[in-house]
Amino acid sequence: MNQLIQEIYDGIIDGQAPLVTQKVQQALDSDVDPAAILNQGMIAAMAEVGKRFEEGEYFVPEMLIAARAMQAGLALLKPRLQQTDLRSSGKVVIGTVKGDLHDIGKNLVIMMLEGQGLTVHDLGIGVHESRFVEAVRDEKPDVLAMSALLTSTMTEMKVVIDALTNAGLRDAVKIIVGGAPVTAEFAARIGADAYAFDAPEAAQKCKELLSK
Ligand code: B1M
Repeated sequence: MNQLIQEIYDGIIDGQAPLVTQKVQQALDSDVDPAAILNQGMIAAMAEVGKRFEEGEYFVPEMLIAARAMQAGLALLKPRLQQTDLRSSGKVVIGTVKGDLHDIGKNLVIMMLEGQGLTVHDLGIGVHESRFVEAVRDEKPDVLAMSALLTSTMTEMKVVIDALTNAGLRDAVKIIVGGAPVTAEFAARIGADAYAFDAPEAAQKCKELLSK
């Protein structure tokens, strides 16, 4: 692994936001591929943090400071992961479902969507189904995107879809779901229109939904 990517990886695991910021800048200045920084340095580090949490070596505070370090690095990567000269080609409303505070994956999805020229309205984290319904009614997006990172909250996606159906809005919008515990089978079972494994695939699937 490239030395700078290794240092970014270690910095995230240790929750060293200033160090991660410095190393990401150095890597970008040295023409290291931004996708390699993201995938090998950052996402891989968060997977290791999750493993340490599962094994009882890390607790919530360690996860939190690792997340802050990753977010600090992501802010620098953002302009390099996006093309800037694209006109809006569709609108997406996105949020992490009720009871779920994880937003790094969702924020990455937003970066990729914006990078594809889509306009994104971010509802944030812990979004109640009524907020999703309200946003579909008011914002009139082409696509509604939902993220969930907990097995206990992924079921909220079905609650949102049912709430949209009850409000007579289900057919007004395409729905895409994703997040670590979510699968294509689950997406089909709850009546979503699409599932994406990661952020680049989410952008690609949204484009496909827009062309239907
Ligand atoms: Co949490 N957490 N966490 N956590 N956390 C996980 C998810 C966990 C897997 C850790 C573990 O046990 N190994 C576990 C969930 C177990 C489960 O339900 N299966 C867990 C737990 C248990 C918890 C708490 C319950 C812990 C506690 O309090 N005892 C608690 C819950 C709080 C809540 O939400 N109500 C909690 C809290 C937290 C923090 C707040 C400390 C922090 C989040 C900070 C933040 O997001 N701002 C945190 C973190 C950092 C993690 C881990 C370590 C990292 C998550 C992350 O950011 N990954 C995570 C372990 C892991 O993932 N291995 C863990 C990097 C990110 C880029 O990946 O979010 O998966 P991810 O996004 C991916 C894909 O999933 C996908 O694209 C991204 C990649 O391109 N994707 C989509 C995401 N959304 C998408 C939407 C799409 C398409 C693709 O379409 C719309």
